[in-house]
Amino acid sequence: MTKVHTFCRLCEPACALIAEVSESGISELRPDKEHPVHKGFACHKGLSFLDVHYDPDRLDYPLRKAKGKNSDGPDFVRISWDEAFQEIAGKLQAIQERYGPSAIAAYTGNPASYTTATYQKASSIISSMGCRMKFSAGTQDCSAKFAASEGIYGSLMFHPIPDLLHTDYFLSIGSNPMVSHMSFVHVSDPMEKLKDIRRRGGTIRFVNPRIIESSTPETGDVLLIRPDTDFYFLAGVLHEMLFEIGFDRAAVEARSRNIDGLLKFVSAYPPDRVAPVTGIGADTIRQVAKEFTDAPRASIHMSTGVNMGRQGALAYWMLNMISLVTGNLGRQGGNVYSPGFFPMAKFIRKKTDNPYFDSPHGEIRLIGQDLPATLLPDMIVRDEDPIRALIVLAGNPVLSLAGGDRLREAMMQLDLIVVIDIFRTATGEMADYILPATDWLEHEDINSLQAAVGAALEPYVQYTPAVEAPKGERRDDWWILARIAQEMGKPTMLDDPDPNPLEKIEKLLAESGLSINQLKSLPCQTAVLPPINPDDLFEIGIQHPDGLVDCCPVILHRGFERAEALLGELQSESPDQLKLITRRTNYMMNSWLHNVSRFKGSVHQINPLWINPEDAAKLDLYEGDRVEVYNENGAIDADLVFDTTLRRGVVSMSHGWGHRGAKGLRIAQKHHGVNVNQLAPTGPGSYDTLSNQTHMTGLNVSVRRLEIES
Ligand SMILES: Nc1nc2c(c(=O)[nH]1)N[C@H]1C(S)=C(S)[C@@H](COP(=O)(O)OP(=O)(O)OC[C@H]3O[C@@H](n4cnc5c(=O)[nH]c(N)nc54)[C@H](O)[C@@H]3O)O[C@H]1N2
Ligand SMILES: Nc1nc2c(c(=O)[nH]1)N[C@H]1C(S)=C(S)[C@@H](COP(=O)(O)OP(=O)(O)OC[C@H]3O[C@@H](n4cnc5c(=O)[nH]c(N)nc54)[C@H](O)[C@@H]3O)O[C@H]1N2
Ligand code: SF4
Ligand SMILES: [Mo]
Repeated sequence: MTKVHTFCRLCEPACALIAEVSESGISELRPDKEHPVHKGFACHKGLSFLDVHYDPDRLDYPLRKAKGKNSDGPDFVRISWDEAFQEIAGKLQAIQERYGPSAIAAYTGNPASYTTATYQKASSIISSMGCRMKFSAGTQDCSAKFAASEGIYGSLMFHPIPDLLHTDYFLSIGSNPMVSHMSFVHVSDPMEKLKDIRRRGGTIRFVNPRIIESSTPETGDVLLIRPDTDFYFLAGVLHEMLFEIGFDRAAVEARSRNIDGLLKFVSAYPPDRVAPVTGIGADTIRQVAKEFTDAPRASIHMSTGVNMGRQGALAYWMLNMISLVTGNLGRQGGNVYSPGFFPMAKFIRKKTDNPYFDSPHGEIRLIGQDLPATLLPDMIVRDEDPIRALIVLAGNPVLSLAGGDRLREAMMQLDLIVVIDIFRTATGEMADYILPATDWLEHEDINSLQAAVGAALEPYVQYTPAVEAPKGERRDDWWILARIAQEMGKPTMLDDPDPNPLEKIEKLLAESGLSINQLKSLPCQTAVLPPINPDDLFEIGIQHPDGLVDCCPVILHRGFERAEALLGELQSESPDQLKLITRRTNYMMNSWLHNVSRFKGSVHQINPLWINPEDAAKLDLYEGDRVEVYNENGAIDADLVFDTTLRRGVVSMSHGWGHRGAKGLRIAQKHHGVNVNQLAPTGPGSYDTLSNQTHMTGLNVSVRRLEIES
């Protein structure tokens, strides 16, 4: 039996694990107590990953859709890799020749960010195939933050993180650390860090439409906000700071420009004006502003609960300004920048104040390289330059993107769908080719996402070897893509007789005086980096040429009118309007992990509609009722479950369900549930044009009982 130090790549902490390996395979994954940062923390999802790794439903061979499919849907036949590459390359070339440069699209999902070689190489290989229509999980997740940071700091990869290790006050908005383990702050065992804040005598306030699991007597209370109103809440807090409490203007101006623009904008949002739409009293908004200002060191964080609303970019702007004007930006215990082994912000600088261009769907922009994913169906069905081929890498757009049936129907019009995945998913079912990828126990890696995006609270770099050789004919994502490109006659890394997909990371490591060989010789193959230096934020982080924070970025101005329009819309809504919010659980990872039978315990066999019993009573609904949840975008059925943690007027459902047609996932199909994204909007007007962010939380819905025929 040998012991391999490795790490989990399911979510952002990248918890250190020990794999016990014998000749018959990996017998166990357990927390790595020797790891200098994680010290034995890992959650049950990472520890259960062998259920995914050894799942008999895993893809082991390339598959091609069988010809002459019957009405039960497509079925697949095994083919060789060479056949797959030749056929796919030939079809891509033919599509490109016939339909032109916009005909090939790619969608890259969330797990692609967790594999260094894929993260570093996939996009350029896909571009080399002549694909310029790129979509990713980013526009469902965090593009609001990218857009705001690009304007405020000059780089979309610059995100001041809350210094949870030293803070006295933590305002946590739209995040449930106990379940998600946090996003855009990479922290081991986040709940312990939060409890430590309280143990030090500090205060934590969560802002959420639900009393979340993270809120306990050992952490802090929840301010129950009305969904999709966080921007107004934050603007109200900032208004109080700027105009009532007061701030050190000289100190702020030494670090920033355009403060007058900020003052003018925020002057429209006094607490008394915003309080009614947020559902948080004006006095409470003022109190939060005072607590934050008075705390010796205060920090702030928002996450997907805000990003996925309609104004995530403006909200993130307000959040960063709160940190700046209270003197907490770049201060220990405030919000800090963590460059890790390499300050990625430097390399992803803002290029222009006007990135917008005309399209058949109105003016659009790219975030990084990404188009708005809610336009994918429109871009397929349009007459002019339609998308005809889609390459899906490590993603499950059919379930994870907005649109549900509308997206599925558009995708059925495509001439070619190629899915690179570890499972035959709901998206895979629609594919012409499904290509089997390795999982994270089957390739060497570096925790580059954690170390390089500037969000590691306790920075370190870890190397892991492949714990086990790839099973069957599984191949690494980068290699699969490179082989397709090669077959299309493009130059690729494979032209090198000994290609090294970690080459770029090696170069970046060298800038910190590190190398993979050196990491291999260290305990847990881990180099602990120097702790965060708060001065780095202003000294190396900000990427505007003048080194100053932009307090009122031009790029955000086009959101101003909409902020007023949406305020009016929210003000005029009926108080009985139900709002549907997002809900992650400990037993899912977006749409995957649904084939793990041990995660299908009693309450996790279905994805119910959770409702506050008082709202249910008003609608004459009872627990266990079969209901229809509907809005202008679609309708789904669900079982009703009571939940007193929800704010009145708020209902919630988990995404990532809807595996009814996923024949390749036997357990997931048995507990298929429904796809909540059927209710999320698509098409022009459906997303935040500042950021391309999809609107996925705070959706207006109605609920009615489905009469069961007796
Ligand atoms: N309504 C609603 N929708 C949401 C969200 C929400 O909160 N509410 N959350 C959104 C968020 S934050 C995100 S990030 C997106 C996620 O959107 P996606 O990334 O499209 O969805 P995932 O379910 O993460 O799909 C990941 C796929 O990658 C496969 N996979 C896993 N590891 C590998 C690998 O190493 N290689 C390859 N090739 N495949 C692999 C899995 O089997 C799975 O099919 O969903 C979003 N959708
Ligand atoms: N177990 C588990 N862990 C995960 C994932 C998973 O699917 N399962 N997904 C991973 C991924 S891809 C990501 S991006 C991260 C996300 O990590 P987080 O962003 O921390 O996501 P959540 O824990 O879902 O927290 C979102 C919170 O927002 C709240 N919310 C919903 N609408 C609103 C609103 O309008 N305003 C406010 N203030 N709050 C709102 C919800 O109640 C929820 O508590 O989690 C990662 N970790
Ligand atoms: S918290 Fe995330 S990274 Fe850590 S073990 Fe769990 S799933 Fe893996
Ligand atoms: Mo995400």
